[in-house]
Amino acid sequence: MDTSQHASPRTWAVAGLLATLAGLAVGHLVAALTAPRAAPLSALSDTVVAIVPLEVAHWFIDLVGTLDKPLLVIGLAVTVALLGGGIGRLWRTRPWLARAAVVAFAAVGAIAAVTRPGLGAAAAIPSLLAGAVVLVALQWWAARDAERTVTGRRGFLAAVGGVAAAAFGASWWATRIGPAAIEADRDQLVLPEPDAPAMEPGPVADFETEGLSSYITPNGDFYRIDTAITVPRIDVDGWSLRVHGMVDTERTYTMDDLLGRELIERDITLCCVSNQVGGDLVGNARWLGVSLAALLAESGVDPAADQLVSRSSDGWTAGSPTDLVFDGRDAMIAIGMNGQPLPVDHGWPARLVIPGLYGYVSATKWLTELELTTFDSYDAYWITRGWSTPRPIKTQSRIDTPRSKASAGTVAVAGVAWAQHRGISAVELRIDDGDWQPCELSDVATGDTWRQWLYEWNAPEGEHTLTVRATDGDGAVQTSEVQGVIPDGATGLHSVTVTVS
Ligand SMILES: Nc1nc2c(c(=O)[nH]1)N[C@H]1C(S)=C(S)[C@@H](COP(=O)(O)O)O[C@H]1N2
Ligand SMILES: [Mo]
Repeated sequence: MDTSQHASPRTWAVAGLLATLAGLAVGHLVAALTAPRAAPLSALSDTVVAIVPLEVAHWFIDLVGTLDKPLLVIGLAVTVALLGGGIGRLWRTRPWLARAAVVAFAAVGAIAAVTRPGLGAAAAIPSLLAGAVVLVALQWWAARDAERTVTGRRGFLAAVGGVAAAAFGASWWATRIGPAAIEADRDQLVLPEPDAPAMEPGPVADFETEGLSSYITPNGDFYRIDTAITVPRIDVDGWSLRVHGMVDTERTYTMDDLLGRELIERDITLCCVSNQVGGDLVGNARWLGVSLAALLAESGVDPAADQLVSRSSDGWTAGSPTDLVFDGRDAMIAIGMNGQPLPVDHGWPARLVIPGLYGYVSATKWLTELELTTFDSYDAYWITRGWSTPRPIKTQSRIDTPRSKASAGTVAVAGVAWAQHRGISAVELRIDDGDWQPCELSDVATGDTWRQWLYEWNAPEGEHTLTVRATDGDGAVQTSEVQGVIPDGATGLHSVTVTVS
């Protein structure tokens, strides 16, 4: 049915919203095929992460935990869509002002993308294209509206909605299975056998108790922490690792260079400084890679360079003490994790792993640069945001099972304890207000991994509190003093309340 009426302001808002979704989708698709981090919403979210005041960031992370990034992206998507609706309404009465607003918002997206570390001028394209799609679509809508036909307007809504859906579908396809999928590259990389295989921990590396974390954390279960909204997608053929700064000779290594070196394999436990007592931001993997010390030595490191700054393809940095890299520990550039090429989320194609340091000062993923410098002259990413310069990992122990309920009788109480590089020499369990009881310990090959502990508890009915504490390889007992994660890691003892029936 045709009518001689113009569309209502509400219908204009719907047109603006749909035009904006189509624009975002087209921008997303172009970015997916070129540089995913340049997609308008990704670039905007990255920018918010980079400029948001620390207090606000901490408050938000306390509130929502690791949902922080998805919620940020969704929040921005809703905001941009609502702005699009507003622009649609505005266009009805003041088309030039609406056009100017579209151009301004596209420019904001373009500037956000271009200013992201590791992205160049071409990163402006997805946002500018998104703006162009909105302009063309709303221009077309205005023409349909001028004809005052319902069918013309319906045709518009269907076409623009269709463009949005098709572009989102195409980018999903391209990144999952199509030409932009990194997984294809990864699948093709055949990891060589290690020249120096990992030492086997011994016959009882794993108690294999139900509910207890396994000695090796499978890649799919390994915790993930980073600042990346969109994980950097690195083409391994164009990838290289540059060593520079306070060295005699700058050097650059390709993946083939790394694959051709002596490969070492090591079991190393990684943990996050922001892990709460009893938390799960810790995991143990069998890493394959090259010796960091041997590689750096080739460049001739200035003895005055007390800081090694590692930089990722998205500009994130970590600063590690150079003397720890050279003190004989197994600091490595890892290219394999548990028998697989490094998963994309965990740093494909190469990352740093330095036993005995928290991830934020050592474990750079998507590694592209190693710069020798001093602690006086440079502060890495989290150091400028309130976290401490590198300090030793704090001794921690965790009860994995039981967590809340148990049946009366013999109950296996078990968990893991870690104090990387110093190792764990004892774990004790306290039941209610009883004495500390020694626990059985699993076999470990080095002090660089976590160690499982086990206690057979003859559990009486009722409500009981279990508390665990560990002693590190130097004989120091884990402190019961409670401290938060900022600035250098939480302390305190993990305890759980168990109802035995
Ligand atoms: N490029 C990059 N590397 C990074 C980070 C990051 O934000 N960006 N976060 C670090 C932190 S804080 C930790 S705890 C570890 C976590 O590594 P995982 O995600 O593989 O467990 O990565 C480190 N490497
Ligand atoms: Mo971390």
